[in-house]
Amino acid sequence: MSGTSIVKTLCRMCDDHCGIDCHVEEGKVVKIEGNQEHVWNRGRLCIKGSHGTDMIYAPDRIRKPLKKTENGFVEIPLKQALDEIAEKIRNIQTEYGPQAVGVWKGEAVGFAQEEELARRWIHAIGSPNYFSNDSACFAGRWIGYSLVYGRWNAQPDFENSRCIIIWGANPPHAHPNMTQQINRAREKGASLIVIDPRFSAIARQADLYVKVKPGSDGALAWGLMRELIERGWTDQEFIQNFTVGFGQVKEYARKFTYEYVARETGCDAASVIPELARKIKASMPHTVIYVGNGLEHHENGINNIRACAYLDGLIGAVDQKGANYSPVGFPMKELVLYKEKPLLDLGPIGRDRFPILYRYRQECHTMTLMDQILSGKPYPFKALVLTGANPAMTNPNSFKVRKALGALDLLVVHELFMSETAELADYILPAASYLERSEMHVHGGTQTVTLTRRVLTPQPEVTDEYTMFHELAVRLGAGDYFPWKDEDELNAWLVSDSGISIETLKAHPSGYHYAPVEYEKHKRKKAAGEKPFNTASGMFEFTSAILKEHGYQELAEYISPRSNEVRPDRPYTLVTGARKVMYYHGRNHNLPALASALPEAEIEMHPADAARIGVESGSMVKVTSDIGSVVVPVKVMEGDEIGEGVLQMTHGWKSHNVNQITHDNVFDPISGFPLMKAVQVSVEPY
Ligand SMILES: Nc1nc2c(c(=O)[nH]1)N[C@H]1C(S)=C(S)[C@@H](COP(=O)(O)OP(=O)(O)OC[C@H]3O[C@@H](n4cnc5c(=O)[nH]c(N)nc54)[C@H](O)[C@@H]3O)O[C@H]1N2
Ligand SMILES: Nc1nc2c(c(=O)[nH]1)N[C@H]1C(S)=C(S)[C@@H](COP(=O)(O)OP(=O)(O)OC[C@H]3O[C@@H](n4cnc5c(=O)[nH]c(N)nc54)[C@H](O)[C@@H]3O)O[C@H]1N2
Ligand code: SF4
Ligand SMILES: [Mo]
Repeated sequence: MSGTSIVKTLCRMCDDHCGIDCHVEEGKVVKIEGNQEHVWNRGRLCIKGSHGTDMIYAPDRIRKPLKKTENGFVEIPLKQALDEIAEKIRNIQTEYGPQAVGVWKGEAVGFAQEEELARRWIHAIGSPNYFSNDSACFAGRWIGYSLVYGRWNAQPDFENSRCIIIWGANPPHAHPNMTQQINRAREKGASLIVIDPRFSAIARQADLYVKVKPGSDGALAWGLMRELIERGWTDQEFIQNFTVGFGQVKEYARKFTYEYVARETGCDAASVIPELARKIKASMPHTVIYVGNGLEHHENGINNIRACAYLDGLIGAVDQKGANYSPVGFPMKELVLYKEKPLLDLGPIGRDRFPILYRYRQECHTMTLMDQILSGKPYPFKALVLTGANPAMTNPNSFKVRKALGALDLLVVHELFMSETAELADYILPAASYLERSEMHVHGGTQTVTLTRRVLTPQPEVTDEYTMFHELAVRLGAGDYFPWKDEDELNAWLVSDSGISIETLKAHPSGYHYAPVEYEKHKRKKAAGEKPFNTASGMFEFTSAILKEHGYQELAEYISPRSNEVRPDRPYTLVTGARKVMYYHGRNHNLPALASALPEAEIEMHPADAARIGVESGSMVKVTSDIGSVVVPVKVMEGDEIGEGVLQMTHGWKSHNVNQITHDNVFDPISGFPLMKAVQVSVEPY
């Protein structure tokens, strides 16, 4: 087409960052296609990616700053909005102290520097209260794996693996590129094992599918450890040279007999465990055990995740080809101010309660925040600036979230749309979309760094992440911390110590490989007298010195989930949040091309359960937990696609918000993660 130019950048309709070709005509993106040269997605896009323009040009997109008045929202100029917001923040900080203000970044803004900008801004204006979606997202796995071997990798080396275990994850919907990698490994002969309470899309392709009761995964992991240890199918060299606490693992694993594991998980452990062990043995150490979000939202989630991480150590599948490889980082300059302004004496919210969350992630606890807003204890919290997040939809106990956010003196929401959270705001600042910003992106899975392109010029009243924080910081007397004129200057600064210039990055729009792959770094480090792993002892820790120091069990002990004890008044176990490829949490429901594929919410139910309560597909049911109720249409599954007594519902539906019934009062004690995936509920026809 004449007059069409193609601009290469990254998709950010999800956090997978596929390479895209934006076809631009007269200043408008007319089409988005996959970038064939991109090493990650190799030209493929999912349905969200190719419909990026639907979001950018959506008719309901917010393009002017809005201020809430007695007559609803009214448009005001950006300068006025920023002036008023800054004045209110200043007054609140003067009256209640600097810590009465916080910032919250959500899933939509997950490039490294966006998160760091939010962290920098809040510390620059004197408060330690940084919140994010991550404390109900991957932080659980981050903490679990960091406790055991110093880091977590979201993109293990699937492609070179000979045995892939997908444990509580749903790649065809959640991570299409991961699915491609798994398929390529399968073509080369890798076996696939899926462990999930649902017979999911990936489970259908598996050589071995293991159905488990929600929250019981630790029992299966320990049962597998017992089997591997008893059969001697372990990597003795790794265990002896690189681990601490193996003796305790060996001793504790004895408890996990087939009978015990079968009772806890509901699977046929006597046949499943030996088969799993044989498959692992046949591929050792080129085994990827990939743990997904399915293990995180549980009361004993971290220890279940740690038990999975232990398996890596037992079989030596640590920083290996075809296993959980640890990517080399890119030396970007740090934006956060934790070293120069830690502000710990100001009491980051939730740090006392969940010190490990704060220690590993430097995040405050979002659920504690809601209680603190409402109680004013231990100190008043009055103002929140929130960007790229929709907690009124995505955090547990949405009723309380709405009440708490509504009770703030000031809520500022940086958004593209009138989300459930934006509706509660005092000010809405229109945000630049991913095609209207330019940012650094580091992709660990491919060890590439990319400078994303500002394909479109944002409209005058629309701010990118840097501009919003910069403008507010300047008005609050913290402009020295935001000296860069714009995000282009910031990007140049970020790479200024890396040895790679912005020009080089511009010349590599499909990603610049910054480092070669290096396996088994722990061996090199040990030989050089360095700590092999980034843990307290420097070793792979079966027993955690840090947990012990904080008063927790040092071993990842298994605790039976409360849902394994049937409560007559709440006889069902509800799993939430299994992803659907067209939606992204609460996003895309307003985009007809995406929403038309699944226009109605649904709760998945076993046919025997549906028959028992007398409902069929399409019938409405009322689902009630100790937190609240939600009404939703039923989807009766085929046969055993879901366990009897188990239900599944995806979050993100405005009219059927499952987070009305998830727990903001039951937590994993180590990470503070909420119980959202084994919620005890009752169900009745409605
Ligand atoms: N299309 C789309 N893609 C997304 C997202 C989205 O909203 N939409 N969200 C993105 C984000 S932020 C994240 S964190 C990732 C998450 O991506 P994944 O980690 O793949 O998470 P889910 O899709 O929720 O899949 C979790 C799986 O675990 C199962 N499960 C639930 N409870 C348990 C349990 O106790 N044990 C076991 N073994 N399995 C269990 C569920 O049935 C489900 O199949 O997806 C990302 N990708
Ligand atoms: N029940 C249940 N609840 C869950 C989960 C679950 O499994 N079950 N999963 C949890 C997980 S893993 C996560 S990550 C959280 C996610 O929770 P959130 O962080 O709240 O993520 P989103 O709902 O995607 O909200 C992102 C918001 O940012 C807006 N937005 C989109 N693009 C941009 C942009 O470029 N800039 C800005 N400033 N805004 C933008 C969108 O319109 C949207 O309203 O949800 C959690 N909630
Ligand atoms: S998986 Fe889909 S939404 Fe995510 S980056 Fe790739 S194309 Fe975009
Ligand atoms: Mo997430």
